Amino acid sequence: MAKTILTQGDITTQRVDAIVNAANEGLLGGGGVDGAIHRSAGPSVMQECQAFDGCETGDAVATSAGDLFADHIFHAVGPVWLGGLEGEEAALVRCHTRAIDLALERGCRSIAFPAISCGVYGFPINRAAPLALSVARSAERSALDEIRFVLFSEPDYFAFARGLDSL
Ligand code: AR6
Repeated sequence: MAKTILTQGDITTQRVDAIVNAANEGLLGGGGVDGAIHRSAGPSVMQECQAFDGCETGDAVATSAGDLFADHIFHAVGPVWLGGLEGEEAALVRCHTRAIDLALERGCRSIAFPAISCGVYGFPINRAAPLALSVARSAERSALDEIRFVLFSEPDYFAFARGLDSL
């Protein structure tokens, strides 16, 4: 049975089989966690990303993980927050579900997620956390051993901790 774990820190240093990136539809890098992951993983991952014709919001694609400890990076595209009436919640759930599916297809036992959409894309973290955690909860009976959420700041960590309590 998989455990859902919360930790505060930098996702690029996590020792897991798969790291999830908060990417954009172009898959060509950016700031935030996307920039950090590409800087740490090295240019081969960007080359793999360029071979895709982008990725739709709510979906995810897999590459190798370059210089990271992980074996895979799943580049998940979360929604831009537009006020909540444009299907943002469903898209956030879909991109998390897609990353879990990619992990299971590849035989991963552990996966680490950042707070997708909760930075530049403006998704309120108190609304995002229970959605992300509910996807993890539904995957707890899968072959995964650990689903880890890596929160960069202390307030983000506590938002996820409250979300976990309320599940
Ligand atoms: N480890 C873990 N979390 C991090 C790290 C890190 N090293 N760095 C930042 N975060 P964001 P989004 C947190 O903006 O909202 C990019 O330019 C950060 O504090 O990275 O999905 C892409 O290319 C926040 O809580 O992603 C897209 O264009 C969370 O990661 C766009 O931003 C997500 O913030 C995607 O926006």
